[in-house]
Amino acid sequence: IFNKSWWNSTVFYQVYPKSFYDSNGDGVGDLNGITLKLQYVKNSGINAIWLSPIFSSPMADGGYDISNFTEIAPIFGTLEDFEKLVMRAHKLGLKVVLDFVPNHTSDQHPWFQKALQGDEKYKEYYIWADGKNKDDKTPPNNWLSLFNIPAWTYVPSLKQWYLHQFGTIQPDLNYSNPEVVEEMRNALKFWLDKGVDGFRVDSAPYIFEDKELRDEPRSYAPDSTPDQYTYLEPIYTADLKPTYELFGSWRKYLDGYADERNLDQKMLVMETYSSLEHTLEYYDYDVLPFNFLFITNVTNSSTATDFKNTIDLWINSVPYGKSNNWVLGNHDRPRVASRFPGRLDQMTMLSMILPGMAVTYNGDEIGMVDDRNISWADTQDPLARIAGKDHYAAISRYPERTPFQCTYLHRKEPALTQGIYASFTTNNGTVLGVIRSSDYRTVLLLINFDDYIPQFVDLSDQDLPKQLKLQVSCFGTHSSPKQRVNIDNIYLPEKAA
Ligand code: TEU
Repeated sequence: IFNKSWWNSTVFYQVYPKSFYDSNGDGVGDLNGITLKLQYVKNSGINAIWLSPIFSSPMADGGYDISNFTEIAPIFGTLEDFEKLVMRAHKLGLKVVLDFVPNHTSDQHPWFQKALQGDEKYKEYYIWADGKNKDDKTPPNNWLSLFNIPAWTYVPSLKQWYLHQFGTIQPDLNYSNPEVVEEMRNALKFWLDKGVDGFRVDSAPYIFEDKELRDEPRSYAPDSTPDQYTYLEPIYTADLKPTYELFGSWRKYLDGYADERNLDQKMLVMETYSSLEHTLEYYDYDVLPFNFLFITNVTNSSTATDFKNTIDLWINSVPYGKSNNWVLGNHDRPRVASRFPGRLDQMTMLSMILPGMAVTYNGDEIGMVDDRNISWADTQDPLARIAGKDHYAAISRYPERTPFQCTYLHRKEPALTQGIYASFTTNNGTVLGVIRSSDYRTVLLLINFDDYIPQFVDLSDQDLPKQLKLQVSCFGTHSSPKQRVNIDNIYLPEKAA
């Protein structure tokens, strides 16, 4: 666990570019926005950032559907913007790690488009099979996608089915084809040449599948229904040996790249929600797997003993001398402040005191919570759309992807740059209220100065500007950005212990 790699003593910060910081006011976060915030990142004690995908994409799955692996998505900026970002980060002593999505492409990728036209070379880039009954009704086998739909889609013009372990718009690449292996290696090199410090590898377990395409057996998950991914045991679609070997070869490639140029080591970290046994197998290939136990194995009702057991289990499992890490959250799971209400600081401190890299998702450091009020109409997450209007809310990943709430603090908000000032105290002088108000918007800050007693504030008698919408900003860590609170009953927790 005491490993010399730079990442072993790193606070690693995931940036979700779309909702991080919008520098040009088009409603979408961008690379220049990230660059502008690097000083904030640095000041927060972070020493490496990982960017969720920034590549050309129809954005049907938040950019995890890539249509060109070596091009920056225009909504995020240009290659030049990216180069500036890397330069600025390095100047500040921050490492920059990219999200690499090798398992699949977008269906809009030119490779897949050519495959659909019957181009033999590019058809071999993907995985095709005849239906069981050679018709358009029965897929080649019973495999399910992680988005809870069949893993095969029929293409009438080719009279064959293609494999997708995620959405239908994310056809799986065929790694038995050496040309695919080479294309992806070239993509790695392209970004290494741009100066990146490593890669977070998306959906690591699913790269290779059983060549015989055997049916998966029923899983032991008793509650799952036949359309759910968890209904089957993924023994032919995940964690196969050639997958580990491929990543082992990437590890060697990165080492060689860095050695030849006398650079710092390059990071390679795997996204895998596999069993502990399969997760640990990555270490056999000198590859670092994310440790998701704080996401998967403990909840808000876990006891101190549960925590101790979970931590000990991991620490005792990591092979001696290998690097280690603790992930608190990411863009796919409810936020840490929502999973552990009132325990955000404890969880953060825990991840920081344990040996190895601490991994934080943007917004968690300021206590952002999930926004559970996103309408069906506003929800484009494919996982949620597949679940349908009645069930989307519980499964949607949009609640944890809302705009980063620190923009108010930046002097771009007219209410803060030009707004008039007013203030008051209430609740027997325990609560201070500060108002800044422009023509368009009012910002209200409430601070409870009582160390021990939470306060319920009633503002209905206060002389407040009419358009006051109580939007809780950076400091109001207990509400989501667009959430309205009742003006006659605002809850302010006591000062945290
Ligand atoms: O997620 C891979 C993965 O294992 C998902 O099934 C994850 O568990 C799921 O989102 C449920 O929360 C990665 C990305 O992190 C995710 O955003 C993408 O949608 C997915 O790959 C496909 O690229």
